[in-house]
Amino acid sequence: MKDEITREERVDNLKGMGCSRKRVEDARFTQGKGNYVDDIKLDGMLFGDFVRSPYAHARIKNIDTAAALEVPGVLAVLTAADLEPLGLHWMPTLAGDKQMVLADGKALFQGQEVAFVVAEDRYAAADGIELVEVEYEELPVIVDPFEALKSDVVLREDLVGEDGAIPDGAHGPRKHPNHIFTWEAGDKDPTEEVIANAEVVAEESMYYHRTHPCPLETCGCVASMDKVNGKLTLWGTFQAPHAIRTVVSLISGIEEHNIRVISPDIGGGFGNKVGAYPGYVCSVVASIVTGKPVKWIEDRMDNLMTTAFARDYHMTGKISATKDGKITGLHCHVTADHGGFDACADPTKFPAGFMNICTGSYDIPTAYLEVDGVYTNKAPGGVSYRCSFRVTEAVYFIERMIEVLAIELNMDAAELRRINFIKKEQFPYTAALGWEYDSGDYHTAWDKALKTVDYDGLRAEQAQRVEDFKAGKTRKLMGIGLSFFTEIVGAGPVKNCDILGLGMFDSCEIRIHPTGSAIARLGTISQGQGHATTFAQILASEIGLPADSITIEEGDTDTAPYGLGTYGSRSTPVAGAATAMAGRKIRAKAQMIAAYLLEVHDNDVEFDVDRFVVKGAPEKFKTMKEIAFAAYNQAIPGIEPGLEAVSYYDPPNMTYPFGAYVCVMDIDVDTGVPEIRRFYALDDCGTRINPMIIEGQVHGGLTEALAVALGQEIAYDDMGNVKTGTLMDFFLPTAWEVPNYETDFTVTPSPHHPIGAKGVGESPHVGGVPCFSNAVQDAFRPFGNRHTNMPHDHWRIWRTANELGLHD
Ligand code: MCN
Ligand code: CUM
Repeated sequence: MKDEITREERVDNLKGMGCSRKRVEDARFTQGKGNYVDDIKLDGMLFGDFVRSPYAHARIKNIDTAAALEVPGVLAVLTAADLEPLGLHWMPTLAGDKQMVLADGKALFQGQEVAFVVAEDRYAAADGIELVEVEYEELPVIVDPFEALKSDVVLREDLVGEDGAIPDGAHGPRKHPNHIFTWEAGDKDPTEEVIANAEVVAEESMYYHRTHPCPLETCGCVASMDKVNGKLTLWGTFQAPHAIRTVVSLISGIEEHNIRVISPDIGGGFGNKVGAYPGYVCSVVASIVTGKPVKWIEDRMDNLMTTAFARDYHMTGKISATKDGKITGLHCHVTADHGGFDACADPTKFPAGFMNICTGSYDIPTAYLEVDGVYTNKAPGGVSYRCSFRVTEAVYFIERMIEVLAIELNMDAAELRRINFIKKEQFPYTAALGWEYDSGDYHTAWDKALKTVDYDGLRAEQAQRVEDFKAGKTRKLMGIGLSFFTEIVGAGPVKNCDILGLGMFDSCEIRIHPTGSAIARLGTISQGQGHATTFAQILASEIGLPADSITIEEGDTDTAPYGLGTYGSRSTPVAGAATAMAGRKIRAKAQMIAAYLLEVHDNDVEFDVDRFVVKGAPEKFKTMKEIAFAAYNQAIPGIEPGLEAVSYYDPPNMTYPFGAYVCVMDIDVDTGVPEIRRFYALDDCGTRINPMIIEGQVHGGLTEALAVALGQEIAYDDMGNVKTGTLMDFFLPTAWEVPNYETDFTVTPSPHHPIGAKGVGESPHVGGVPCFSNAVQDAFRPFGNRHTNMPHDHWRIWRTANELGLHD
């Protein structure tokens, strides 16, 4: 047989790995045809909404629902007392704590769910909420974790034993009634000794403020209990639909096969949609009670004030070095504010997430980390927002410590990084705090970044600017922000990563249709990352069918294989690997079919792009399309009909993406307004599946980094009132604030991943925040600045200038 097209054209036709294939999901999104949870409308569907506590800490003396029940359209009002007989007034959190579904005797943060009003529509529910009378007795409020550890005020009375004893928590002994856990990594005494005897030591305390991912679509669900068949269907904004199914089964007693969880299109997750919220439980109960479907959808304030926040880490560090800048030790202590319940979405064994990657990209021989988790009167959560399980905090910490050490050494911060980077030949590299970095080439990336931005030229320009400023010729300072990050994504090896006891493997199941197209289902769920596009590309390259002929389906637990979902940038490292492995199983069977059809031995055919060819006789071949057909219509001795495969993948290690970022910023000292002149981002996520999607991920992550570094925060007053609960006060950047990002890359494949890919979804945020922050701080370095806390909003930048005497 003769080919009409070249091999290169055959490769192009597949739109496989490395192709900037356009996103297939955008056809529906750009035409308003997405199907989000709030688009689901069922016959007789009711609406539920919450009465929420206006107080951050209050005893609940009484709840009177009579007037609310009089409102036309209001059908029921649930309180903790109604849930208690079902054992559903509290629910387990992902962090081994428990959380009130509805306030049980007291409220612990402003906005906490107190009662659930179920009505015929959203308006009636809102009217009902107004008329639920709750009698509160205000209690002293604690919003500062340091104060919490000294206070006599006990926040979690449920966690105090008789005679005031403090029982152990899920992560060991607790030091105080408001203390949750102490978590340690590394070697304490050796680290302290190295630092005590070091030639140079830099110390700094920093606060990575509380913020919130604020996805455009808030959280919500629709619960529908079919009492005839005993089947519960739950649609919702779930980043981990299978885990939600298991949790719902465990807490409700409904058998798992009778529960179907569906994540429809999700309008951004960013970790906000990993955990389980009271709204889910109340909707399920309300549907069981009323026999009708019940919808619950948050409004913006509900979302910002009560669902999974991010960060709130108070970090104190000591870093030691020789006089010429070789780092010898690192010590880090964190006081972590977890709010009223410990609901961090971390793997069980890591109550502070992967904070112990805080030695960063540097070869630091000795290190010690200690994290204290603390209860306060704030909303629960803590692990969300492109954080890779606290890697955001870890990288911010080390990238600030490096800058502070550079000041102490009077050394260039780029050079300090270079002389301390882990060297290419040291990989796989075991860090002092335990992780085994799989691969990296930091020097190459750093040199490329600095060369591209003309780092030396920038420093010369900055020096001139300082002179000009001092001479009164300009009121603008120039900052050069540097950051180099190492990410850790792809949780995770089942041996050390689980959530609620569920091992963090992931899965892919492929079914090839007779005509040579296919459907693949995965245990993950896209929230905007473009999985329908990219996973089809992995398969196209693995099985030789065009990506355009492969449907990717996620998020329906009745059809998808069990998986742990999408967060921690784990989809590519784990489900992507499962996809490649399932593809290889398809290929192995296809090889036998091809050999039979070509009348040669199995080993005499080899895979080539979209076909199997007879070795040494390329004109003799069977295309994958032909093989697919044969799988269904030919009786092949010894081979079952059909062409399907499933793979559950337990990764041997995490993957360690990295990157080098540079930000050039001009700062007006009189207005405090920063202007980002240039932002360069080099990312290395190993083998790249879709360069355009990677670029989109980088743009998104950087924009969220800009937000966090330059203004966005969830701020509380002393009474525990959320001061930034609306988009009037909570900074969401628009095209106006966002600079033109320059993206770049190097490729250092993961040695253990079947296609060498590492994750990328969170990298730009992890590396971006310190880069923006370092740019602000670097602008003030020549005037004596050492460290100022984020968010660097205009007022705080102005204040820094003022404190440094630049307005005198
Ligand atoms: N990709 C690629 N080549 C690689 C690595 C990734 O082409 N070497 C592609 C992937 O195929 C996928 C995308 O990049 O289409 C992101 O992949 P990955 O890094 O594996 O991350 P996940 O798919 O697991 O997404 C989770 C990650 C997280 S944890 C947050 S938080 C975040 C992020 O994704 N939330 C997002 N990016 C987001 N982007 C959008 N639009 N919406 C969110 O909610
Ligand atoms: Cu930490 S945010 Mo993402 O893992 O969904």
